Amino acid sequence: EDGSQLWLRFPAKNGISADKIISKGNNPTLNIAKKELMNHWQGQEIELRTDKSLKNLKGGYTIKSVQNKLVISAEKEIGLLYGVYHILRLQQTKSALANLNITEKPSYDVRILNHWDNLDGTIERGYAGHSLWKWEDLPNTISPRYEEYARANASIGINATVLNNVNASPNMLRKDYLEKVKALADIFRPYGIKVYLSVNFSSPKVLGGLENSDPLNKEVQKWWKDKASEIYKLIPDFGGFLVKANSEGQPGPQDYGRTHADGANMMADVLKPYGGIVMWRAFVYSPSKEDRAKQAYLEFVPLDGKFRDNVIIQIKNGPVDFQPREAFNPLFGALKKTSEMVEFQITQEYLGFSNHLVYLAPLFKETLDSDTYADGKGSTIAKITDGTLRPAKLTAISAVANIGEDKNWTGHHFAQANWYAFGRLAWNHNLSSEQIADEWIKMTFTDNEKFINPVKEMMLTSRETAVDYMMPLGLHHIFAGGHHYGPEPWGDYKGGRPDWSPVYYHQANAKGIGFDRTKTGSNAVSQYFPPLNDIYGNIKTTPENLILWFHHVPWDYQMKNGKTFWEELSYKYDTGVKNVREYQKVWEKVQPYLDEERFQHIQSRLKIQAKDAVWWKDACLLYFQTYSKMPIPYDIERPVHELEDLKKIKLNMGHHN
Ligand code: BDP
Repeated sequence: EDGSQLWLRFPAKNGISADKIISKGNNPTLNIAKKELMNHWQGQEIELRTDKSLKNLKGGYTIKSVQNKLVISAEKEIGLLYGVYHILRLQQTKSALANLNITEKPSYDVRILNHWDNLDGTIERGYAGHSLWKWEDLPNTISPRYEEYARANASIGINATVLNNVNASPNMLRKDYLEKVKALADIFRPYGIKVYLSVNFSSPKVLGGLENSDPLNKEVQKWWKDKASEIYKLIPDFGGFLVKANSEGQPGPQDYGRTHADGANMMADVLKPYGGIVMWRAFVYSPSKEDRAKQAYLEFVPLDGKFRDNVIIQIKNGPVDFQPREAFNPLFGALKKTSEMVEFQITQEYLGFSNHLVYLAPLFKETLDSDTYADGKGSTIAKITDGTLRPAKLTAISAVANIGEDKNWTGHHFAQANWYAFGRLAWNHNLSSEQIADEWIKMTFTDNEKFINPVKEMMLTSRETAVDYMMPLGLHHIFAGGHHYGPEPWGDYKGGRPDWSPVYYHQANAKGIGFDRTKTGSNAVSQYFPPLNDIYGNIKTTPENLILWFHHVPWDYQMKNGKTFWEELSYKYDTGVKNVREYQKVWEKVQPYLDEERFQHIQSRLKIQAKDAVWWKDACLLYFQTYSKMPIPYDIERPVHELEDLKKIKLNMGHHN
């Protein structure tokens, strides 16, 4: 049992016979749907029916019990395939199959994974081995995993993928690479998955030999136009471009004194005739006096209304960078005339890589359910981005994938749940974290309650636990530089960029700790719509789980529960550690209900997580104590490390920031 089957553990080769499936036509997608039924569906007769009148379901479907058969209807074949996966899921989770009357419509049009895979096979922030894409072997040799990947995504409704890193090599657009991309696109197509590429803004210069890549240069425009035509000849349903420009050293329109809108529009214009889109990232910041958390907003708000309608601004959930907890990004809702989409990170760059068990649905939901107040109360990020609040031409949601060539795809078996949860929420953001966990456990492990209940509880609390042992109460970015694995709150990269230094983010001193983003500080609070600007601007009304995000808090500040801030911080770290110890116990108790291989794999990773949690707690409490000068409450387990020893730990995990 190596986990390679993911959540797709339907009864094998044991489905209904061909004559029990009523359908018309012979389309590759429909054939997959039929094959899945013949292999795995053990229920009644099925009719698969395309129905043009269901266009408003946008890729969705209906499932209805009609006399003694089930009828799945959808505008297109892909909807039928999604419907088939739906009933297989019901079967697998032992849900009721009688009197079905289901209508499903996806929350977002584009439900897309972002792979940060490089052409040399490495993956930026990848913790599940090398890239799945074997560029050297493509297009001639086709790994069976390409189709398995497509099937897994289709089973949860993901319909798009960006194959390569946002720090994009210009070579991605070389003819030989495009032929490899075509080979993948051809495999993914029947599963309803469109291929997109990250592009390097300097491609015309680097690849095309042009003098520059200025978006207003006619030759540059022509280069992109010709490139688009070349791509669409190979891949007629190519999705479009993802662009990281003028960010962390990547080239962009500002290199030529142009704006992000100039750059995005130039690409949008060449893709438009083919129906392609541009996902332009808002992740921009530069070493300046301005608070990093404010920079994307400052850059993009003045450009609102200047983007073509096939441009969508891709915004990380928080304004800094995929931290265990951030306030939501104030850009959401602030662009009133521009489409916006969320970028989540499934790969656990800041959450213990593939060593820590952290179920991310609660983090995703926390963002989607955040009320921006942009158009009054109830303007949640979900509603801003899914088109319900403002009519949107284009709706999309993305996440950085955690998939690699490891047998189990994601390194940690439980990290599969995060891929699954992203897909399910992209399809329906109203699902609860609990529902998704419940489904995933039943599909991946067992339907035995003795396993499900404790494991589900562990999953549901795991994100908060990680926040507690890493960065409670609004702390952020105090990771070791470069690899972002362990703690380095003392990190002060003199001579380097201050905004990559932990001390820039926690601001600890003899008085207190935290980043003052109120009027007396960076005034980032002013980027939030009322009443949030006031709520976050006042230490008394700021939710305590974000208090250090917005305020510099005195060590002896009295928290709502009566404890001093220092005590509260200490207890949070302690709770984080205790919870991981609890997870170890939970896991050993459920051993009888699963296979030995996965049991041991997860058990050994929980040991690492427990050690790491203690490492985090000791490093942060011992270091911050040098400022607070207060005792660690005596009912807390004493540190087992010396601060000076912890400071010497250097992990060889490489990377720039
Ligand atoms: C940060 C990563 C870096 C990425 C960057 C990005 O540390 O590797 O290139 O985000 O999203 O989280 O562009």
